[in-house]
Order: sequence, then C-alpha cells, then structure tokens
Amino acid sequence: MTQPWWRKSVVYQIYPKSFNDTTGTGVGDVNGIIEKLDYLKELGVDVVWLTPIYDSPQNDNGYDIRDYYKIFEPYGTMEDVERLLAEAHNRDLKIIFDIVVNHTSTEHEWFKQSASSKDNRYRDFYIWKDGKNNQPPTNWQSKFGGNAWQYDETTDQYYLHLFDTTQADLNWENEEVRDAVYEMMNFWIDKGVDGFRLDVINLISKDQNFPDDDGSVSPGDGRKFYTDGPKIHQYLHEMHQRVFKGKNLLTVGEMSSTSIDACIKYTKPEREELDMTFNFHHLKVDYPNGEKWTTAPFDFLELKKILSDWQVGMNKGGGWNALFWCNHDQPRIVSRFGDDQNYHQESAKMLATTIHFMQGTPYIYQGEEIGMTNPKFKSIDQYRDVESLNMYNMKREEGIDSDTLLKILSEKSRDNSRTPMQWNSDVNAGFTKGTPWIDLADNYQDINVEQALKDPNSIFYHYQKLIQLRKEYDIITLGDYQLILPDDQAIFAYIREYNNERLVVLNNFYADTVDYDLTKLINTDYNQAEVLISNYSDQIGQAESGKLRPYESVVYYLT
Ligand code: TEU
Repeated sequence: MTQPWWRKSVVYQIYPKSFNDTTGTGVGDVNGIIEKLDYLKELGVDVVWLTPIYDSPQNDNGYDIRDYYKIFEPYGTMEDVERLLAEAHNRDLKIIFDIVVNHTSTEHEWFKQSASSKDNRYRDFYIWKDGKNNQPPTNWQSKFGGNAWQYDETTDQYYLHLFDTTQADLNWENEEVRDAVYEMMNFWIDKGVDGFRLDVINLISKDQNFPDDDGSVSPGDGRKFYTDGPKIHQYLHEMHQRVFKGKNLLTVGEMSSTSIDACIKYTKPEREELDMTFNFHHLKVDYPNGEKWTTAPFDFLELKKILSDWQVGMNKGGGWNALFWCNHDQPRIVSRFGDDQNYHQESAKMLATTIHFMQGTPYIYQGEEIGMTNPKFKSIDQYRDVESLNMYNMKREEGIDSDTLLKILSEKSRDNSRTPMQWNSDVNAGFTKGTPWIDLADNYQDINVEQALKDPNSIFYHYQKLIQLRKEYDIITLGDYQLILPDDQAIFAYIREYNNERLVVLNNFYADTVDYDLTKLINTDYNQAEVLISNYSDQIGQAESGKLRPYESVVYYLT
C-alpha cells in the first residue's frame, strides 16, 4: 500500500540552543547542526525538526519571535541556514521549522505599532480589550502563571497573552494577520524548508465573547474558550490551501489539551488541515488532579489506557498520531517513567520500544537516543526557564519552602530536557568551548554519544534498530492496535495485526520480574514466533513463554 512518506519516517527534534556550539558563545548554532548531520544519518532518522531559530529576545528561548525573517544572531546567518538546508538535502534528510503564530514577542514590530495607539493600522493584529472595573477583561489564567491579560498604559487597554507577558496573542480574526502568516510560511518553503511544527496551533481561535471562566475545572482556567476554538478548522483548512497544498510537506500541530475527535478532524487527509498532531494526555499521568507542580508516582494503568485510546481512536477515525515521550518541555523519560540509576539502559530501551511499535510517526528528542537524564539541579540559580522561575517565585510568595520547590523542579521543570547535548567526555561534554548557557548534567562522562557509538549494546543502536524495523515492516505503520492485559500492574502489552501477521509487544515497566505466557496472551494459533527486538542481549531467540526481567521488553513477530 502506498502511503505518504512521513508515515514511515522518524523525526529527530533539535533544540539548537543546547545542541552544538561551534563558536564558543555557550549557545549552540546552525553550523553546529550541520556538523552533526552525519550523526543523524547514522541514527537513521528522516526528518529534523528545529525549534525556533528566528530573531527573538529569548524570554521563552525563541518561542517569542521578534522577526520571522531573521535568524537569532548567536545561531548564525541566513546563509548558514541555506547551507544547512542544502547539506541536509544532500544527505536525503528533511528539515522542518517550528512556526509560532499563536503569539509574537512584544518586541515584534507589529506589536510595537499595535501598542502605540488605538488607531494604528496594526492595532487589530493583537487582542486588546477594556478592563472591567479596573480589573482584567476576563479571569483567564496564563499558562505561565498569573492573569492572561496585561494592562498597557499607553492606550489604557489590556492585551491577551496565554503564555508569558512578553508573548502577545495574535488576532486570527483579522484577515491581514492570516495573510501575513501565510506569506511568511511560504517564504520559508521557498527557501527549501520541508514542513512545519506548529506551536500551540489549536489555541489560535478564541471565543469572541470573551466570557469569564466559571471555574468548573480550576479557578479562571479559561481553556474552554480558546482550545480547539470556534474557527480553528476553518483557519487550518485555509492555511492548507494557501501554504501546504500540493507541496509534499510534513505538518505537525502541537495541540494543547485537545481531544481525539478534534485530532481526527485536524489530520484526516481529505479534510486538508494537518498531517499529524501531538497531544499531551499521556504525559499528565504524573499530574495528580491535573496539578503539574507536585511530585507523584505516575499512574501506570492510566498511561496504558490513554495511549491505547489514542491508538484505537485515531486509527478508527482515519487520523494520524505523532508519537513521543520527550521534547523540550518535558522532563527526560528515562528519569520519569524509567529508572535512570539501576536500569538506565534497560528502561531507556524499553520505553523506546513501547512507543516505536505504535501507529504514528515517532519523534526522538536530542539526547533521548543515548538515554540522557534529568540533571537533578540543586539550586534555583541553575534554572533558566521562564515557566519554572515564575512558578518558583509565585509559590515562594505563597509561603512554600524552597527545598520543596526545588524537589518539584528537579522532576518537573522544562529545563530538565534543555541541558547541553552530551557528545563526549571532554570539558562541557564537547558541547561548547565557552561557558554553557545552562549547566550540564554531571553524568556526561558515562552518558555521551562517543561512548554510545562504541558500544554495540547501547541505547543508540536500539533506537537505530527500531527505526530500521519501521522501514522493513509495514505492520508497524498499518496494523490495527489492541491493548492486552489492561489491568496488569507491570506489563504494557499490545498486539498489532495486519493481514496474517501479528506483532506482540511486551514491556515490563518495573524492576520486579513478572511471568507471561504468549499462547494465552494472544489466544490464537500461529506457526512461528520470532523475536524482532529485545533489550536484554540474551533474549534474542528465546522461547515463547517465560519471564520479563526488570524493565525487560520483547517484541514477537508471529506468522
Ligand atoms: O508549548 C505549549 C504548551 O502548552 C506546553 O507544553 C507548555 O510548555 C506547558 O503548558 C507548560 O506547562 C509550546 C512550546 O513547546 C513551549 O516551549 C512554549 O513555551 C509555548 O508553546 C509557548 O510558545
């Protein structure tokens, strides 16, 4: 069966600031990415996603764009980017850009104009409202803490910012905004960019009544008035017509608090919106009662249920998932759902197998392929992330002690994934010859790329094999998915089925050994069971029933 190329692809996410510094500034750069393209080829990925590299004051590390047509100076020049595209294409690698169009930096020229007076021609590029009795227009909360409206004296009105106060929401109701966005996206396609990751794209259409939130979810939550909002499908379809159509791109929407039904609509090919979506429900299983800023063990049964519901639901509705454990906003998965001390290799490989045998397009976040861990920062001075610092300051004001907060941050902060890429055991892990913009994890002597490439049993080669298997076996892309043992407290087991082939994927998520019996599990006949991949070197070719040792993972191919 022929399918779009991106259905059999694997994407590698680069956070340029922390990837590879060639100039000694302490932040990574575009030439640093070019230097590592052969490494990415060796891993076997097809596509590279770069988080924003545009000119930006960096209050949110580039998600606050000042100029969509300029490169952030420390990262390099437009010529460097052109060379990156050419070098990638020479190696048959595609590059997708991160497009942030829910908001811009308040330093963007549009915003400066817009804020300058009520009758400026850019006034309606953003969302301005009068206050209510000297209070903000609504009680909606910003995702980075505090009310989502910022008062601006110049014109005596408030502007909306769902994120930081320096990230002002664009007004998508305004046709001129949409035109300007499509024009900018086409500029990058003309440069040779192969697609886009669209930042919080399901938040662009706001309920134009701007009601207060009644607090049914949490005080001033507000999400129901802009998540998957009234005109979202109309806007994405329009974007498809004006930007994507007929260009063979990869488009992936980052969807905040979305639903399966909405994501089917976003990704069903005939609707002409996007190719695939990220959702985050499976990464909230360690947020008890929806609260991120606390420490809690993860709910394993819930994790299985959520991932499985999305597998079955999206397949049934004709949609397509982006599969991932890690990105620049999430703690490292081996520290989170694995064991980064006693079973580092085993659990990192097991987690990789769990997600890579699902239906969808897998994403690997830089360093995940060598099992990079949370850095376990001890001091607030080590943190850089605006969300973490806001949270820390707000909770300190509420009277929570610093040790408690530091413990929470060491598990939940976005900076956990933003520490420099660990290339080798030299100074600063080979990331920079200068002073890194953020501290490294101090385990880089043991966990680094050079080491991983030397060891045939490394996590790196496990990922490499998973990527190869996806290319060889159509069942991984096309097979139906069924969760088995839904109530088992330790094993995440599922079956994929396509024509007369079956895959049985068994993963032990804990450190105790558990028994299983393959014949009982699948409850049908088969002639042959072959082990396709496992994470214990003595597992290959073993019998069909047995034990799963700590964090053991094994995949059977049955015919
Ligand atoms: O993130 C959107 C988002 O909602 C989160 O994953 C966010 O980090 C989380 O809500 C915080 O608890 C995207 C980007 O990936 C993130 O880096 C940006 O900060 C954010 O949008 C704003 O552009």
